[in-house]
Amino acid sequence: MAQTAFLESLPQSASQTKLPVESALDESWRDLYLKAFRFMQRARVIEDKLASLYRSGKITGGCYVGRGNEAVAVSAGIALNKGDVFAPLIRDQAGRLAYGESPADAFRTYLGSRLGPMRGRDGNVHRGRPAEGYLAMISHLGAMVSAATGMLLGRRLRGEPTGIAIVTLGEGATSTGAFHEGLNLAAVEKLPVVVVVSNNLYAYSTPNSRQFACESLVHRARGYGVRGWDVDGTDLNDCLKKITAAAQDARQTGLPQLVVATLLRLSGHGEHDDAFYVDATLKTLPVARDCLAVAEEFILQTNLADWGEILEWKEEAKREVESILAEVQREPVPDPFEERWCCLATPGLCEGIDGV
Ligand SMILES: Cc1ncc(C[n+]2csc(CCOP(=O)(O)OP(=O)(O)O)c2C)c(N)n1
Repeated sequence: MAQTAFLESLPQSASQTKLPVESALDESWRDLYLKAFRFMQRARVIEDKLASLYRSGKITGGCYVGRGNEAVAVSAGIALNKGDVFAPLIRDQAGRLAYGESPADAFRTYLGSRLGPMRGRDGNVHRGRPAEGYLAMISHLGAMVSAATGMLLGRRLRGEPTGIAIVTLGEGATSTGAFHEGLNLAAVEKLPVVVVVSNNLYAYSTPNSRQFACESLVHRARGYGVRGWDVDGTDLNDCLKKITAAAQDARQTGLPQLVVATLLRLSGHGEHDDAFYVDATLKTLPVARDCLAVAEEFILQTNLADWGEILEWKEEAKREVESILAEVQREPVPDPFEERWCCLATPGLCEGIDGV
């Protein structure tokens, strides 16, 4: 599809993404919405801090943020229970928090603290705790679909409850063989894997028009024989509703789901990239809305909270992040004289087998 036709196919009006009034009245929904919003707010604070640490030369690896992707990410994290499998990607800080990761682990991994989940070996974003079902990303595109599918298959073969898995991807990943193989396997083996694709319109600098020729990526669900969900990634209400429903469907039916959320990436691919290639027209469309600002507006419109409360939550998150960062900066880094530096698969370094 030509880029202009694609632009025309995007929602031109923001009005269709407003929260229905009846949902606003449901108390448990209000609680969930505010909980999700606060994770988004906190994730933004953490990532703004990470970006400034990167620019001041304190992060030696790359730095990747999820600006604009928080509504999708938090909905994925919040839909999971302890023991479920989560395979997040570089734009999922909000989902990681909602899944239960401590904010300190983000700073520990980026700053190379020995106390972090990757023991100071990463200096980047490839963190996880696989024994708990929280997978460390391979840099990776489609590969984690197979990893999560394999994890559930392993549980089933051992006679354990599988739980569900959520894998998050960018749309660029959907053009890889690994994505196809993983989703096809999940469908054939009937495994409850929810693949959440954030179509943020660019895979690094490649626009949608150079990535795929189908009208919408969600149409691919049919080809795999899985249920598809089309989501407005700028609207927390739509994300929460549909992503939690997809997770619930996976739990009840044991079948995989494909969610495709549309939004514009509001940053470069990483902090080293100024995103000069993003089409200026796109930035004027509702797809370019900042999901955090949309959620704030909604909260105010529906009196879920007032502006003072929203600001206080943000200040609270800032204070908390400053104090966590100060702690992490005092933590020890790995000692190359004392420790063996070898890959994770080497005996003695595998998670759960300590000694280095
Ligand atoms: C198999 C493979 N090919 C290429 C790369 C290099 N690469 C890293 S991220 C990226 C673009 C990813 O785009 P997308 O999945 O849409 O995610 P986005 O960055 O847009 O959120 C590419 C090409 C890689 N990591 N792995």
